[in-house]
Amino acid sequence: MRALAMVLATGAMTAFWAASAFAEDLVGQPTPGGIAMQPGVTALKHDAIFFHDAILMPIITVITLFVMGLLGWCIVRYNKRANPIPARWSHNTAIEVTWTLVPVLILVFIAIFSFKLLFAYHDMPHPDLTVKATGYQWYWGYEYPDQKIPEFVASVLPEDKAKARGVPYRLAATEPMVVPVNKTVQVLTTGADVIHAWAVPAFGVIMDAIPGRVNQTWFKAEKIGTYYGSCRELCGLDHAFMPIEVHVVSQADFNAWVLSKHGTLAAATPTTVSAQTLGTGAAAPTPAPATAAKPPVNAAAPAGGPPEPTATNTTAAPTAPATH
Ligand SMILES: [Cu+2]
Repeated sequence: MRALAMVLATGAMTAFWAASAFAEDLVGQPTPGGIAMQPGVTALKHDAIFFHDAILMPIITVITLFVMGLLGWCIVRYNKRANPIPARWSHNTAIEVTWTLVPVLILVFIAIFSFKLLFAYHDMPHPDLTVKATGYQWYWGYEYPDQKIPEFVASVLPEDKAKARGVPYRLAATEPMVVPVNKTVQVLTTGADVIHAWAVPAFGVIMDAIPGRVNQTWFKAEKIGTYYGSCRELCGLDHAFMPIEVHVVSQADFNAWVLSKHGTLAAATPTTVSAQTLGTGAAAPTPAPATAAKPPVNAAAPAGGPPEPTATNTTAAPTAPATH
């Protein structure tokens, strides 16, 4: 009976999951009633969706059905009535070797794809643009060091204003972060007070924003549009009220936006901070002296803006890579 109920529940969940895959998913924001991942607009997110849909889900489904079948078989075939005199043996070497080896092989198979993806996330191409995102209780600050745009604040857009503009409340921000399409954007994250996390599902990106250190992630959006995210680290009372709104625009529109922010278009060498100095590199196990790694982005404190974090001590302790 229990097995039957479990089979039915699994069937219903599978059907629900399959049906939702046919529903039209919104781009850049959650779909009401949606259950699959948000559609991606970066190569990495496409790879992550492939990893989930084509590698993990089939394996999970087969294992679940196999275990349920075994359970059902045991319940039906070996209950007290059907099998009044139970077998007395307690060891079977062949079975024990099998149930040790098979899971190991399954995990190794998953690891091949998983590590490939992890390395792809780590190997940022030379960035065209750097944005520093600072998490505050409870809003985000964005600074464009290459364009000399000082930090500006992005808070949650109040509910009445969001309704009036027809944008999703608690995803829309008072100011968007603006980036050009098809350009590699390096995002440096740090926290001013507590740990936050900068995450945009459509880009497949999530990175902790930790006081006292600078983390790095990157994305290359392939489609013009508005993409929403949110803080992903429980950071206090208004954790749910510090949305992330990213506008991906054409290069011309981006230039116009930079000028509207009184920034400079001079194609300066983008502020690159290597993974080693940031201490985020899996390929950089040797700790660098803390004094050697002062991120240049902390040099320009915004005038009249929110308080600048005292993030000068970027240690080279290993950081967890993008958590998913
Ligand atoms: Cu937060």
